Amino acid sequence: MTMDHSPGASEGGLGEAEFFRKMVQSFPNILHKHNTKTLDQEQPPDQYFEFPLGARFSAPTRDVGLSMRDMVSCSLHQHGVAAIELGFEDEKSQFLLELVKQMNFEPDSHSSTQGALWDVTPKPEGIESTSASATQGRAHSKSHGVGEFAWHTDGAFETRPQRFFGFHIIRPDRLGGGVFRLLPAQDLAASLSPSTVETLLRTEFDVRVPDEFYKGVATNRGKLLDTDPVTGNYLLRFRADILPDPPKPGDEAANKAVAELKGLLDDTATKGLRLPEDVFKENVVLLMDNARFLHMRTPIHDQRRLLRRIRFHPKEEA
Ligand SMILES: O=C(O)CCC(=O)C(=O)O
Ligand SMILES: [Fe+2]
Repeated sequence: MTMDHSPGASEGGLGEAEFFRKMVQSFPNILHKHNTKTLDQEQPPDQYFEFPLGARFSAPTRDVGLSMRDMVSCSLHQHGVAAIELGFEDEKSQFLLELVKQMNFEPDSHSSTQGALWDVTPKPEGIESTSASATQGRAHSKSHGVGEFAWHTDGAFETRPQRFFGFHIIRPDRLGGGVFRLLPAQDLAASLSPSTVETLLRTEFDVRVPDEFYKGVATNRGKLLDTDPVTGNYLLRFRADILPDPPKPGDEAANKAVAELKGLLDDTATKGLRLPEDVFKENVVLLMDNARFLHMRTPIHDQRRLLRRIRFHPKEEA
C-alpha cells in the first residue's frame, strides 16, 4: 500500500479519517473524483462545490441504488448533500420517489393541484392554481420560466418548509445556461454582521405564498435564520420576493437586517459554489438539505432543460 502524505494522514499508521477515506475509495459504488474545469474561459473562474468524500454514489441498477439508501441518507444528514449517478433509464423518476420513501422521508405535494413530482422546465402556459389571486385559475412559477432564479430555499413560504429537496436531472442545459449554485448557510452567516445574525435569529417575518404553491393559506410566518438544536448548524428560510416591503413594518433593526442580507445576495460577487458539471449531469439524482444552503440557477438557454423535483420532510415531522 502506498502511504499518503496529504494533510490529515496520521504518522506511522492509519488515523480514523484516513481509514475511512481508504475504505470509501475502495468501494466501487462510491464515487470520489470530480472535474472542476470552467466552461467559459472569458469569465472569472468559478468556485466549485467540493463534494465531500462519501457523498457521491453510482447506482448501476435500481436495486443497487435502493440498497445504498442508508449511506445516501447518512450523507444527506451529515453533509447536507448526496448525488447518485443512475446507470439505468428512469423516464418517470420513480427511483427518486422510491428512494425518498425507502429512506423513511415523507414526500410533500407541491400545491393543491400538483403532486410530489414537479418538472422544472420552461413552461410558458403555467399551471392550474386554486388561489384567489391567480389569473383565470392559472399561475406561473419561476421554475417554469427561463430567467435567473435568485438565491432562495425551496418552500420558504410554507407553514413548515420542506427540510430536503431532490432533483432527477433529466436534461441539463446543453447551451451553457441553467448553472446551479449553492451558498452554505455557514458561509452566509459568516459574511453578515454579528448584529444582523442576532436580529435574524430572533425575528419572525410574514411571508407571502405564491399562487402556484397555494394550499389554502395566503401567508405564513417564520424566521429567516435559525440554528439546529442538535448540530448547531445554521438553518435558512429565504426567498426575497415573498417578503413584504418593508419586511417588518415598525421594526427598524429587522428591516436593516433584511436589507443587509438582500444586499449581500444581490452583490454579483456573492457567487456561491457551482455544482461541478460531472455531478450536475444527465441521469443524476441530487438530494439536498434545503435549510443548510441557499441555492440559485442562472438564466436558462436550452428550452429542453428538464429537472424533476421532489421536496420532502423527515417522517416523524410529516
Ligand atoms: O432550475 C434550477 O436549477 C433550480 C430551480 C429551483 O431552485 C427551484 O425550482 O426551486
Ligand atoms: Fe429551488
